[in-house]
Amino acid sequence: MRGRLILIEGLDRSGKSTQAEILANRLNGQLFKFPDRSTPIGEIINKFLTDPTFELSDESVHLLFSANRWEKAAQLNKLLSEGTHVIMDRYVYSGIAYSLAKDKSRDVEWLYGPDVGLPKPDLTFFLTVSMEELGTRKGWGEERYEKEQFQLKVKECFLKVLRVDTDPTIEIVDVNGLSIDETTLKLWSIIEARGL
Ligand code: 2DT
Ligand code: MG
Repeated sequence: MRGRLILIEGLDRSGKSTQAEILANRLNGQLFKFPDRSTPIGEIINKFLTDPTFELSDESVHLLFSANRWEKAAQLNKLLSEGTHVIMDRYVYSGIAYSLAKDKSRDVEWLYGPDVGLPKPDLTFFLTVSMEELGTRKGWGEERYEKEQFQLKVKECFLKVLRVDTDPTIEIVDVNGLSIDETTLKLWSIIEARGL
């Protein structure tokens, strides 16, 4: 049987990396994190995120993030076809939401374009947390995009881009006030209810 592809999306500090790791262990699966900063394109992305003097056009950055996913696509497909479950920490929706947040007039179809053909998640969680609670979670880091005002825009864009009404593979999960364990329980119950 083909492995399941489960994606966790959310803002910085929403707990998605923690949950992705826990779910990967529970499902005895592989964890993929995007951006993957270890690849050739990932190194450029890392420089862009950490060096404020390193400028790239919005379009180039968008295409690089997508190319970074394509660097891993063959490996991803192989694992899935061998029956290994894969949990992902960010993917296509982050790509679209962050680019759209930089320029709301951007054509969403253009943003989707470079990712067309990548393996599609069987289930996508979007973890929502109020901005208030996000603020209490250790504060923002120093990387590009880690500013409250921008995160607010990203949140709006995620909710616009995740077509929850028409796409049954998407689950928006409110994790406000939940502990790590309570969040895992909530995600796990959804996975079970869907028979994944
Ligand atoms: P992490 O904080 O998760 O390392 O991400 N991003 C991510 C994009 O702008 N486009 C993408 O396609 C992806 C996957 C989100 C680093 C930053 O990169 C952003 C935050
Ligand atoms: Mg981050």
